[in-house]
Order: sequence, then C-alpha cells, then structure tokens
Amino acid sequence: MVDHLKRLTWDRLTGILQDNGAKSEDIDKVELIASRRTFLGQMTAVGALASMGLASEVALQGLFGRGLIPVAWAAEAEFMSTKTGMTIHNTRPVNGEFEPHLLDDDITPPERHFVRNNGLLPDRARSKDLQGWSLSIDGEVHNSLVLTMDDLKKFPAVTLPLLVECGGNGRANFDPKVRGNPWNRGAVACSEWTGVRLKDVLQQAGLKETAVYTGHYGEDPSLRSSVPPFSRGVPIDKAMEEHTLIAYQMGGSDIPALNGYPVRLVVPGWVGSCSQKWLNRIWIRNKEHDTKKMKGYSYRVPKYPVVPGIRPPKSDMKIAMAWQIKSMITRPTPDTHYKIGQTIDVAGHAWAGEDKVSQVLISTDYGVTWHKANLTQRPSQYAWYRWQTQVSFPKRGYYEIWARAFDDKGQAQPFRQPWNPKGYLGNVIHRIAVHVDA
Ligand SMILES: Nc1nc2c(c(=O)[nH]1)N[C@H]1C(S)=C(S)[C@@H](COP(=O)(O)O)O[C@H]1N2
Ligand SMILES: [Mo]
Repeated sequence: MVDHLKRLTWDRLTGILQDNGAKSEDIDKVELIASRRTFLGQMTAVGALASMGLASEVALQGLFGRGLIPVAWAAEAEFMSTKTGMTIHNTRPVNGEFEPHLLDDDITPPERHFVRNNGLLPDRARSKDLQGWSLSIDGEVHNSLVLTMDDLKKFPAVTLPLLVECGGNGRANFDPKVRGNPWNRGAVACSEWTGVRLKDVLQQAGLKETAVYTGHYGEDPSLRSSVPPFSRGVPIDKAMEEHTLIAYQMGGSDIPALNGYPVRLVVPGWVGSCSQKWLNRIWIRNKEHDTKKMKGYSYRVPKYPVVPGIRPPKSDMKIAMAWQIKSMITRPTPDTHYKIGQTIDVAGHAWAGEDKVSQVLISTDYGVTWHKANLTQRPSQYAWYRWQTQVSFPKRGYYEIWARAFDDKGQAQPFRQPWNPKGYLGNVIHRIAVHVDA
C-alpha cells in the first residue's frame, strides 16, 4: 500500500512538473536521482517543486505523504472493490493486474480483467445512464453515422473469446528499468465479448477510397486539462477484420465500469491501447492517426534491436501493433511446497498475436532438457490456447518450472527480455519457483 502511494505521489509530481513546462529530459533526470520508490527520492522531488515556487503542491505532497487520498478521488476507488485480488499499481488513474495463478480460467471472469486507465472514470460508467450517449462514425465515410445503443444492437450480434493485453505487460522484466506502470504478467485477459463487428458498422457508413486509418475517442476525462484525450487508432485492414468488435458486453453482462461501460472496441491480439474504452467516436482518417499517443515513443518500438538502455531517435521508432509469441504458467501457484516424487499439475495459456501457437516446451532443469506440454486448440482465433503437463522431482530442494512457447513461424519466447525504451511487448519466458521438501 505504502509503495503504491509513493508511486502515486511520483506520478502526480511528474504531472505537476509537466504542467509547469519541465522538459521530459529533465523529468527523466529528476527521476533518475529520485528513483521513485525511495523516500529520499520523494523528498528530492519535493525539493525540486519547492524551488519552483510550488508551495501548494508541496502541501498536497504532505497529504500523500501521510497515506491519504484527496476525498475528491475516493469515488474512483469505489469501483476497485469489484476487482477482488487485484494488484494495484495506481489509483488515479486506476491501474491494476492479477497474478498469473489467478488467471487460470480459459475465459477470464470480468472481475479478473485487468484495468489500464490513462484518465478518469467517466460519470456515465458510474451512473450507468445511457441518456445522451451515442457513437459517431465520421471522417472518410460517405454517410456519417450517429448510433444510439438501440441502433448499434440492430447489427448482427457476435460473442467471442478475445485476448486483450496491455502493450506494457511484462514491463517489470525489463533491464535496465523503464518508466511506466510496472506490469508483471497479468495485464492480459481472454474474456468473452459480445458486440457487433466494427466492419459491419463501417460498411454501413460506406468507407471512401481515402479511408486508411481509424482514430478512436472515448468519454473518459483526462487527468489534467493539459493532457489531450487518450486516442489511438488502427490501420483500416485491422478495423475491417472480422474479429474486431464494438463490444457492449463482457461475460454476458454489461461491460464493467472500469473496463469501458457502455461500449468499447476490442481489437484482439494487438496492444491493448487500440481497444478504446468508453467509446463514443470513430474518426476515419485519410492518413495514419496522428495524436500524441501515436507519435514519438508512445506505443512505439525501435525498428531494429537496440543496446539496452539506449534510446534511438524518434525517426527509428515504429508503431507497436500485434503481440508476439508468449505463454504464462497459471498452475501451480509460485512457491508451493511439494513432497519428493509428488506429481505436480502444471498448466497455463499460450498466445501469439496474429499467429498460431505450435508448441509449448517445459523445463525443470534451467533449460538443459525440455519436454512438450499438451496443447489444446483454442475455441477461435484470438483466444488463448490452454497447455498442461505434469512434473515431479526426485530430490529435495529449490526448483524452477520454465515454460517456452513457439509459434507457427518458428519464433520462440526469448530467455532474456530484448529491450526497448518504453518496455513494450515484453514476452520473456515465464519461470516459477517450487520447493520440494524431504
Ligand atoms: N478511453 C480509453 N480507452 C482505453 C484506455 C484509456 O485509458 N482510455 N486505455 C487503453 C489501454 S492502454 C489498454 S491496455 C486497454 C485496457 O483495457 P482494460 O482496462 O479493460 O483491461 O484499454 C485501452 N483503452
Ligand atoms: Mo495498455
């Protein structure tokens, strides 16, 4: 708790520095000295603020320093209780994930779908009042549309298990460390989504020849007025793909407030930021969408492998799109104790963005030998695959179970995480600890 409050404080300070015109290089420098998790670091940052004459902000710092959250923010917290067992990285905006052993279900239940918010929860998500809500489709279309919920539900409904994974999932495994939410492995979910195909809606609007990209907008207010609304987009081909949905239900019920009520996009297999929540507008563009979150280092990775810790120029960055081969061990719970020779059920999921998973290999001897896990076919494209196997250990001691997935193109998960400046698309092999007692 204390850790995440310190973290919250640091994020707030970063915001204050930005609002006061500090350059991102300078913020980086302050952060380097401040190393966000230490108390001394926090104090250095407070000192920096004081020297900028921001006395009232220093007072606010006092509030956080005592572990208190301004009452105005408490409403945000109300919805966090719906996510039982979530590891919370931030409360404003809300960011939280689930440990892998809590994500064992083939279909992730709504209360275990991670939360990645850039801004604040829209009032409508709290009140569940559809009055005044509509979805507009405009830009490079022949007929702009303004759809109510009833209009939207006139399109054929589809229900599919689809994977959504934050582009930053796995960031905690980057070395050197990178800034941003320290997602470990749980910012991923394979929920059952109900909605309509984006393709069907775009066809009704009639795409012009000039339509090349989408631009997504939602109802969530930004954290600060100086921050533009969170908006990203996808190439028109991905928008027209039959698994790309405008969803209005998760797991057969309304989409949870924190996950985008009443309507969101689900662009499966791609970085989660493409899946706009609290959706109310899709702007069809005649060029690549060009908001802040599409540019610079945002949701971008180097075009070539870089020396860890070195930021290539912006011109050498490309947009992060589909995920790569990846797996997760959801059984057993890490650090479980077993007896010599006891059979241990090992299981998990594997997925590969746009590609197919071909095999999952397991090692219990630090990668010297490997054996194949049973791989079950997924129910549909963009759902994750289930794999399972059994292991046992003949001698007492500390052991690790490693899982490594391969895709149909021969790509495999790396043993060490390749580095990029913002810690995106992390897919290093998953290792868990087990103990065998005498
Ligand atoms: N309107 C809006 N949509 C958004 C976001 C946001 O902050 N605002 N976050 C995006 C990011 S970065 C991710 S990873 C997914 C997370 O979806 P979830 O919170 O339902 O798990 O939503 C995406 N859609
Ligand atoms: Mo994300």
